[in-house]
Amino acid sequence: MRLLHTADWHLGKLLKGVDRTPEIAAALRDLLGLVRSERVDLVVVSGDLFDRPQVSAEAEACAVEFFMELKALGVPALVIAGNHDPKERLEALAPLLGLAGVRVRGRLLFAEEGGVVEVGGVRAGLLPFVSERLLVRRLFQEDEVLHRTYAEAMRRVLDNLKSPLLLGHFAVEGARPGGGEFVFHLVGSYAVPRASLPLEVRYLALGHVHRQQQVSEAPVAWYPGSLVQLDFGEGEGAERGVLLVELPPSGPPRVHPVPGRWGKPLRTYRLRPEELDGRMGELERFPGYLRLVVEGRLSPQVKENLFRALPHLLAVEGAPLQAAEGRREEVQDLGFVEGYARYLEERGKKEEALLERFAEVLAEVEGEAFTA
Ligand SMILES: [Mn+2]
Repeated sequence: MRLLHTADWHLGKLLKGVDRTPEIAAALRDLLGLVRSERVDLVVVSGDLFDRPQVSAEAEACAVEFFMELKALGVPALVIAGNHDPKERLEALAPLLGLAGVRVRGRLLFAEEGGVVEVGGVRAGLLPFVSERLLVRRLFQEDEVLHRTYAEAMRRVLDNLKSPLLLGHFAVEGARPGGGEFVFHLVGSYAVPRASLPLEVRYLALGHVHRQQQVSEAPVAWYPGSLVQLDFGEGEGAERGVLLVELPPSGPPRVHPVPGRWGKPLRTYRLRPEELDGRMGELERFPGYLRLVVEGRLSPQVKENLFRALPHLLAVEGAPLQAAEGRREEVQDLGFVEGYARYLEERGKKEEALLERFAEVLAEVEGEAFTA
């Protein structure tokens, strides 16, 4: 059996007011091409189809169109809700999507309630996103709640739903987040330890973390990543895309990452005010969306001019950077004249005449202070 594993579409995503839906829709059209050319038997969508509980009609139409096209290709799909999805709404649409061969699971059902389905001769467990609060309350008796953790609850749920194929929307401990700028690891109460992943699962199709990566070898578990770079905080070069998974009748699955370079790149430029002019050409040529972080304070006029000159500029922020903090202390040691000179320099309007006049006035004031 050949699977196409995808997750974290985030249809309806607004980035500083810019609707990313058309970029995501273009990616979904490419996925349909892959389904055709790679003779995919089953599509699995591991949550976060939508970005918010209420998205635009256009965003909903994109999802509907995708599943209708799959239906036309004769390819079934499995879908679970992520933390961003409107889970009740997905649950309400489930019977209708079922007519198109899509099994949708918005809220958690245990195996005995129908949490495991069969599709194309393969049994698949469906584990949509469940909040810590709900999960712990649902699984344990009141008096136990205080002693039980999310990880323990998830271990039980995973054990209950274990099947050759399992879809889940949660963080696995040790996964690298989508953000490219800071390298840290997801640990703590909301992450599931690898040791809790059932070995009976042949392929664990995850969603939630936006960077494509394998997080476990036994069972084989992967995040496909998001289709497009959704936020400035996510690294421009971070791996993302979809996964083609061959699930032979026996033996380990073979996973083929399909890197996605869909959508526009997002880049943050950190500049000092005096660098702006010299870098304008580069900023104009950047083909994606821009965020500017400028050290110090920018006048509304300068901001307005930047937005006018750069139509794909989405945000300008002032930066109280670490470096600036350090300099402030330095300035205190400089004395008034040198400090004022430094200030004028940073503002790009250092004038010797002004500085001389400043020194004179200061001397006058200090002289008066001493004689008084
Ligand atoms: Mn997501």
